[in-house]
Amino acid sequence: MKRFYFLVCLVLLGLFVEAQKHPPKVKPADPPKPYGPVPTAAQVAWQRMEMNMFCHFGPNTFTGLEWGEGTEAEDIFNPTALDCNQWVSVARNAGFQGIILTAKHHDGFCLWPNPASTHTVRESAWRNGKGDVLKELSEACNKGGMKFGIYISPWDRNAPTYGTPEYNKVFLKTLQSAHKHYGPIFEQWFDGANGEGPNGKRQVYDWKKFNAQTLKFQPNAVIFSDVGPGCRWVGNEEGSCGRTCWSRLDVEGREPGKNAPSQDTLNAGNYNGACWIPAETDVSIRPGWFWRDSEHPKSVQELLKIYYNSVGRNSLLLLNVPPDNRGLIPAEDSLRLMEFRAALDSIFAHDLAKNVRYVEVSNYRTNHKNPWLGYWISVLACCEPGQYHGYWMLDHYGINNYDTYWATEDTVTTAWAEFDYEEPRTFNRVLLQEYIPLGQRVEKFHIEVEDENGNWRTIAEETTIGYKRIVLTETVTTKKVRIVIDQSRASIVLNRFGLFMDNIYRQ
Ligand code: FUL
Repeated sequence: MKRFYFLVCLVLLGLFVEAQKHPPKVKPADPPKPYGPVPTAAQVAWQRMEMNMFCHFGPNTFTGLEWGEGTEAEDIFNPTALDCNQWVSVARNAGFQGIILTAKHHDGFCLWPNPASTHTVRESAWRNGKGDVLKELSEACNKGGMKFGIYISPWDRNAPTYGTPEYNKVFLKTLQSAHKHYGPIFEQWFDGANGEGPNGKRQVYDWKKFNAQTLKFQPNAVIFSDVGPGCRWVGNEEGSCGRTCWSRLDVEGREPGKNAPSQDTLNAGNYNGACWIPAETDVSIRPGWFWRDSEHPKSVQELLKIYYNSVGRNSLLLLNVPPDNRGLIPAEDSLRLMEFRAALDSIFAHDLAKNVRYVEVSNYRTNHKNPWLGYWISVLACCEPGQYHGYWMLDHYGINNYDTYWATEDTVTTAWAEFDYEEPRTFNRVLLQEYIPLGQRVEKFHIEVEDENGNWRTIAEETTIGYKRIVLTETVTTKKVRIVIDQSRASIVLNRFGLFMDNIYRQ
């Protein structure tokens, strides 16, 4: 027997030496072509942020209102201990990548000395009219490695010109003043609310000009509204994106507010939508958007549910954490965020998909005449194991792992990938990602596991994947997991597969 193993080793060694002398001359297969509308580089960078913090702060923080009247005296705004570095440090420790501040809410009060308004921090007694929250937060973000974004409400219950064409000019000046002096801004948040102004009239907004000027001063800003163009409202404020969620939307002839797509459409996107406008899920950690002494933050269970229903469903999560009347994130919110972070870390820090024995796929892009032989020759020649093989879905495998992926041949839109482990894995979360720089493709997939008797069983059936999909399954123990793509609109391009065990969230 020993002699047999020795001979096998000799043959393998011989093959290895031969393979070194004759490395495969086959040139690597071409990457898949993009399919349908695709994201801009700024939209990809934005989506990869995954979780950002929203800060509703202004006169309402001091009056307890959700929508200020616009008639509040400027002196109402008087934070006693404002510290934007504290906001940034809470956000960073919670795992947020960016902060978006309500620089001007519907009451019209500006948190910076906006020259286009007379209802600003400059007119308040706070810091003798010399305070500037936008400046402090943008500087704290720059210092703390956090991206900075702004919410500026077009609806203005204070501006005397609101409801007349003149107001659009005032609003453009307002945008310019914020965009010119407090950049770089990763996201501009436009609220669709369009109520009445001080003269009882509603405004006809000039969205084309608002967007064009925003991009002139902040070319990398992703513009949020009901219809994008950078990202879209998810259609509700409960923190729930559609189980089917396309990052595509039809916006021809549509506008934010009354003429927006239906809330259901915003929640799921349009299957054939002409534009890449991914969903953003905005939701508050508290019952209201603004801080109120009588309200308290959501539980870790609720936050995990929101995470799975947003980040886990192809959406970015924008979680509102309102500073209090001192100008600080309250201790109970900060503590809750740390508990939330610890929960996410305990679930997602250990990827059980690692240390695979082998990955088998029903198809992958290759120029080798015989893909199986070609694959093993590549391995023996110490080349990359098939540039588009299923191995590239494992996070630790590639060096630049976001841009490496499993890709099938152009005509193959149904395929499977099987992950085989030496030791059984116990998990209840399956994470999948499509490589969105090439578009969104998968429309139906299921997950199978093999039991001890060698029988395969389906544990989940879903529709879309998109940037990231976290499938919640029953807890299973298995040595073999299979991802089956049943229907895809073009060749399959997946860049991530992960397995996780969540002992915290009770479904
Ligand atoms: C809504 C606003 O009316 C709320 O006050 C809040 O700012 C929320 C994020 O958007 O449309």
